[in-house]
Amino acid sequence: MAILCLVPFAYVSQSHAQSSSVSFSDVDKNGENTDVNSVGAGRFRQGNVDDLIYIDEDERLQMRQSTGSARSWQSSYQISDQYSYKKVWVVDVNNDGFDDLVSVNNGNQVYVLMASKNQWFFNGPAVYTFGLSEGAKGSSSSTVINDMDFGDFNGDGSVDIAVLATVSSSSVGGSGGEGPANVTYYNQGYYSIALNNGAGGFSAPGMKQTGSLSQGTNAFIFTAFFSGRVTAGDFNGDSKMDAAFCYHTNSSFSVPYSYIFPGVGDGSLDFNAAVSSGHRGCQDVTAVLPNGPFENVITSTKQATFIFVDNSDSYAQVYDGQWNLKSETKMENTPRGPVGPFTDFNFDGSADMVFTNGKSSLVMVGWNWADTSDRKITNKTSMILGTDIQTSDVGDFDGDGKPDVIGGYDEDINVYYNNTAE
Ligand SMILES: [Ca+2]
Ligand SMILES: [Ca+2]
Ligand SMILES: [Ca+2]
Ligand SMILES: [Ca+2]
Repeated sequence: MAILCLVPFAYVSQSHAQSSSVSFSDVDKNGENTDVNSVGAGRFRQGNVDDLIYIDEDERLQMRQSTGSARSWQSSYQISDQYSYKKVWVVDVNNDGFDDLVSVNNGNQVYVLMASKNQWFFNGPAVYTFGLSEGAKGSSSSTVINDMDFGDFNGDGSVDIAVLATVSSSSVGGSGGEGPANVTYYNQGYYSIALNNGAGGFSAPGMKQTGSLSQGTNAFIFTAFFSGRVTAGDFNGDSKMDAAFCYHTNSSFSVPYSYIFPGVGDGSLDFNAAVSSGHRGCQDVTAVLPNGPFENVITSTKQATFIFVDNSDSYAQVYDGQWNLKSETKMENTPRGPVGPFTDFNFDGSADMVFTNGKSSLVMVGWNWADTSDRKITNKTSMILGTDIQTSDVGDFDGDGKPDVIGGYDEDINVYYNNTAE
């Protein structure tokens, strides 16, 4: 009997012994009366409080300002309806200490809206159109930018943009006068590195092939869903920013591998030195600095860990200076969805990550990045973040110096305030 009584006490003391816990307040839902398609968080005005940006179902850019320590929000404010905005990223492109907005349409255009420092207003948008510098297979091609990430690819101290697009095309042939013609459909990955002129203006070089191709004949066996992800990071520790690309597709064949293209240091990538991750298909890729700095956009050239998110697991890869794989750690049972930004939610000096997948989203805390044995994520906090395009972001919305989490879910922006004791 005495032993049975001790069991619950042993369990409680064990859970208290964990030093890597994190605590968030209950979700603060902001009903928007519109589907929330993409979210971002940033510092757009003087003070110590971040605000929310989101894209509504009519593809307009909207803002919600935080009241700070009161943990509430002003009404939605429309920033721009000038273009059809599909997704938004928040990054300070002109190094003035205020975050700016970068967005895309459903084609090959990128928009940059600079924070004016007047708390409600943004300048622009400046429009950048990305053509192809290398011809695509087939004809009747259309270009859709799938993803972007940010990093200083030419080492001049200003953040540049890695743009990843899918070019879809087709060719007709093989009929020989008998029966219907065969149509072969192609999806090809294309990328561009848009260099910053130092003032937040960008070049828009013609896009080059990533080498990833998915193809099939006739629509009934080949539906053309194909989308890519890109991340910037210095994965081999040579102080030159690299870029990694991956693709997901609903085609059961010719699913491309994900690759890292080493950065040359002048704003170009070395296509011929591509390093395969060894994994096909993906949900997302990202770069993490396990010991910080914990910045939304990696501006430092510290060596990054490469994270590859698969359907049910993720992998953390570390490379040496010659691109040999030093370690690959399987992070088992991660959500099937993109991985959000990393930060240190519990102030233990170690990076924590946000996985975004509807009601299965989680914040991963307490991961020991030095332990390279495969294992499950055990210390996790379930959240409701993300639908459709599935984005989440991190910011300090109440100004207490602790990173909070937001995600768009249906018609709500869900806000989780970080109550972790420092
Ligand atoms: Ca700025
Ligand atoms: Ca640069
Ligand atoms: Ca590098
Ligand atoms: Ca941490």
